[in-house]
Amino acid sequence: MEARYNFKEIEPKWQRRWEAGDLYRVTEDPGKPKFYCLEMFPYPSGNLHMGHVRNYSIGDVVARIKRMRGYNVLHPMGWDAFGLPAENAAIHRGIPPAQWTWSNIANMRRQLHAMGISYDWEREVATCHPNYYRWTQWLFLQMYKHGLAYRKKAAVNWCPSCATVLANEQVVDGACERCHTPVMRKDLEQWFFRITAYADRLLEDLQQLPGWPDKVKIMQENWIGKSTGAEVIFTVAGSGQEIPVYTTRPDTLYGVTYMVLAPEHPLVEELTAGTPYADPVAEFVQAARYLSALDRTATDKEKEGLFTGAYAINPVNGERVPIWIANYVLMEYGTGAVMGVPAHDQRDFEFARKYNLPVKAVIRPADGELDGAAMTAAYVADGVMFNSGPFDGVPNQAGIRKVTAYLESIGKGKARINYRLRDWLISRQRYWGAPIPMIYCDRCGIVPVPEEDLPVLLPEGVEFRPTGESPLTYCPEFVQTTCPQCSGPARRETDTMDTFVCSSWYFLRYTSPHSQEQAFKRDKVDYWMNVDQYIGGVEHAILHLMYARFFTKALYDFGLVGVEEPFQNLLTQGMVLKEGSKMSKSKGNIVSPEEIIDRYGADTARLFILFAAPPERDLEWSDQGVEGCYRFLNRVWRLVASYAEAVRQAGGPLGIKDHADRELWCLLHATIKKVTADVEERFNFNTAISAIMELVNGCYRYQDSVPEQEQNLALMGEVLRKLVTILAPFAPHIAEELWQGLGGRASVHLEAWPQYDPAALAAEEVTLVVQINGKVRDRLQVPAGLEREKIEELVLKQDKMAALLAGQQVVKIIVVPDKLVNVVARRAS
Ligand code: ANZ
Ligand code: ZN
Ligand code: ZN
Repeated sequence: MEARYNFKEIEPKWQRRWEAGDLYRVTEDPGKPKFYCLEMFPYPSGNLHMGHVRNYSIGDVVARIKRMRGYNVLHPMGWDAFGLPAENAAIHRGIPPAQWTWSNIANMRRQLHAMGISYDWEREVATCHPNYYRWTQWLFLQMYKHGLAYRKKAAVNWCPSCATVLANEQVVDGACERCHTPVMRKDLEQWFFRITAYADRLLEDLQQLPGWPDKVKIMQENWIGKSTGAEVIFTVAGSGQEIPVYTTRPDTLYGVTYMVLAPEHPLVEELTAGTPYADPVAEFVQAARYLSALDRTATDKEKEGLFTGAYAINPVNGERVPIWIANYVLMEYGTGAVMGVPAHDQRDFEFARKYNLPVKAVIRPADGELDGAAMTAAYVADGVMFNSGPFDGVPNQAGIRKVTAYLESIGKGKARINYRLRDWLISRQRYWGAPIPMIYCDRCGIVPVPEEDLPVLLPEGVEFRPTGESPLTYCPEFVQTTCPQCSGPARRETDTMDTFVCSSWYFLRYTSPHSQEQAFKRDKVDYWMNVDQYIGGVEHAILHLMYARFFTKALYDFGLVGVEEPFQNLLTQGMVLKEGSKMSKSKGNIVSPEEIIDRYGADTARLFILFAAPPERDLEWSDQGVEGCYRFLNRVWRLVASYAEAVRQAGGPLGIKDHADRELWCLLHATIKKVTADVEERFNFNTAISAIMELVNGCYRYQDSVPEQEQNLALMGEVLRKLVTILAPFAPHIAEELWQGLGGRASVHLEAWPQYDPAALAAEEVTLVVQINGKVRDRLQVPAGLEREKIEELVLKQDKMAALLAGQQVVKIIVVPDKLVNVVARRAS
């Protein structure tokens, strides 16, 4: 073995050999338990960043350990390759999106290879490849066939400068996340997936996911936003036209002092037509279009409104209340109309005070009074109904049911469940996405592209004009087609799909990535699904995970897959920080993975990433930390190199003969035990690595303290082989090289994960200090790691202790395992 750790040579060497030997290729093997380890696939932006390195290092350790533990491990990688940046590159720099994307993929694939991640590259997929998006289109058609894809006119967040539709999350403080232009609302005909049909199942089934972080489940729950209440029908004074409102508080119905419509409510124009209110109201409505839904409902946002001149009739008491419009009421939620109860809703309260609307209290504390005029904030707690006609004296929770039942009996309302979740808008007026496979025919209407005609290919050489329309619109070869039904002239849909559609099923495609006949093969999906461990950033906690869950449930209902949830366990990794803030281009605090790998090697980079913090926590970048990991690997190298030759010769039984031998032997097994528990039960890779470091220290202690001729080479050989084996998932290249140096023939990555020997652990003893009421009374030799109950039992059994405790009552026993026992006792009464 070379004396020097030469990562520059060994890393590429092993990457080539693993690849050539198909070390990480898998096929279905019914004889082995399977494990599907998946990291969120990256967008091919061009270069790996530290977030990727972290994500993939964590995933690789999990995959490698599972393999060593006898699982048949599927560990694939691919590219979430459609999306805006490619199109922007085309607009700004004239590079065709396909070319830009494929060259980025090539570069990132090379970088991933250089990290030595154990992917089955045979299964690589790219969502922008026709072999992939053909099936994305096919899945769209299945959604359409089952009534889950539909078209409607919808108000969207529109950035006039980017000329594109933005998701709510892409709107920050009312402005476009990318260019900071104020976002406006605009109506467009668009395609939707009916995810709301799955709202209840998406919510309920969260309970089937104990392996997901609670915070993610809570975010999903809030996003679905199930709310129970009632629909109450108000009528317009004069015309008698009905305006249903949605409320969670029918118990406050007697406290309504005004009504509010969303500015986009279809009645607004009608109510004001021909009145002096028409113009100012129209102006207000126009302005509201510039506010995103998020901003309009933010609690700290100033509430703005305007009287429409019309009045509504309260169905329970016939009272006339003014109808307003206000920015804080959204058309997309409930019915787009709200009954204003300023006494018991804080937003209504602020609105009423601002515009001098009356405040009428109808719920009072059980033992107190409440006067609407004197209130300084809404009273939102539970209480007793008053000022409420026949319901006076009813506790308000019961009142919710009673008022709802009463409304039902008079035909003025009904119980209703409402969800915050909206249908998924999947249309994008963009080129670089999967074309929506639909055709418009003047005679037949909307006609789906026949399945056998898929894929609808993206044309090349399109023109990019900043108009806000899909560039496909200007591509007559694409647009002009014939109707599959009547063979007459027809037009293709020019919208492409949201890239979240592509990423909602890629985990299924990995199970049969080359199939030309199907999106995925049922038997392969049945073998591999669910994903046993999914790993990725918490930024995908809501949308991607929700959409992937929705797809899986829909496909289950179509009879295409046998599981209802895609991801059994989820690990959300923390961020990589530098000087306390997230590494990002805009902050200029990026550390390039490529440079680190170049300078220290991939093993050091991986080891540092895993050592610096537990996976769920944020990780603070540290140059010294990297340096320290590099030094550690050098230390391992020198240790193994110094023994390699000698231990290759030494075989036979371990022949443990003295204290030093036993100590090393015990340390090895204690390390195996700890590392196994840390990685398997808790993903505590950082403490696992530090245990491995301790083992290396132990080996050096042995080397330094035992004279050379007396060193037990059979034992040292055993220790070093095991050391290298448990190091392998973390630092795979150096481990492989050292393994060969120690005489290993096959790859270390094919080794079984070592088992610890309980006999070795039992042999390790510790001295326990025994106290009574804090005074040291005894010392006991006990096996290390003895459980609390055993220690208590043992201590009380000692003759000496029994004598000292005679006539006393043991109140409690405090145990610090492996160190101390304190018996708290007092005179028996
Ligand atoms: C009267 C009332 C009285 C309300 C009261 C609350 C407290 P969640 O729980 O989120 O479902 N609301 C209904 N539709 C709305 C819309 N389109 N835009 C803005 N607000 C809307 O909230 C339901 C409550 O939010 C409803 O109950 C309604 O105000 C308001 F003491 O009705 B409530
Ligand atoms: Zn913009
Ligand atoms: Zn036709």
